[in-house]
Amino acid sequence: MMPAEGAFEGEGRKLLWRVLHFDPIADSRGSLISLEFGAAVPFFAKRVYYIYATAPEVRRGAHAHRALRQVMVAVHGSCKVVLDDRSRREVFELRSCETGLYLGPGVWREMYDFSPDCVLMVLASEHYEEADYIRNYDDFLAMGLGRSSGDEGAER
Ligand code: T46
Repeated sequence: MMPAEGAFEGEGRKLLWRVLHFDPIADSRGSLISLEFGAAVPFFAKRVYYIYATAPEVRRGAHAHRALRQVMVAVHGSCKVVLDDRSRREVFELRSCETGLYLGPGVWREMYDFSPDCVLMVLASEHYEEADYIRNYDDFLAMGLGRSSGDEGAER
């Protein structure tokens, strides 16, 4: 079980991203994963969406968020996610419904290399709001979110 929101972000350090491992409840019938908000998911989600039927050559994302926090889970199939906090880029492959990727605010993300059967579920802390998006990379670099707002040493 992952730590609750307080423990997750209440240590005076702003979290940029983190891999989450979900514990399946398995028995002879199969497996079940329960995502409790405030526990396995470190916020109370107001929105769930999923991305599917994405062609392998397509890239999605290419933006950051000002305040939104999200957890991405490939509940079926796989895709890759590149995350960028201005100082560093890291690539994750999501290919298990037992693993989530937490993204805090101020992180540039791009999703690519989708398998034809990929269903990427995203839990979001807020309702959809276009004003929360930073869709221009130069604006992202110039805005000083993330590291320059006091995130030095942030966990990933
Ligand atoms: C993110 C990555 C991981 C809505 O109307 N409501 C919604 O909740 C969402 C997510 C999108 N939309 C509209 C906005 C666009 O007209 O759906 C269209 C496609 O959205 P977008 O181009 O932003 O999709 P992605 O895959 O580039 O990005 C999405 C999320 O928007 C974003 O928050 O972090 O997935």
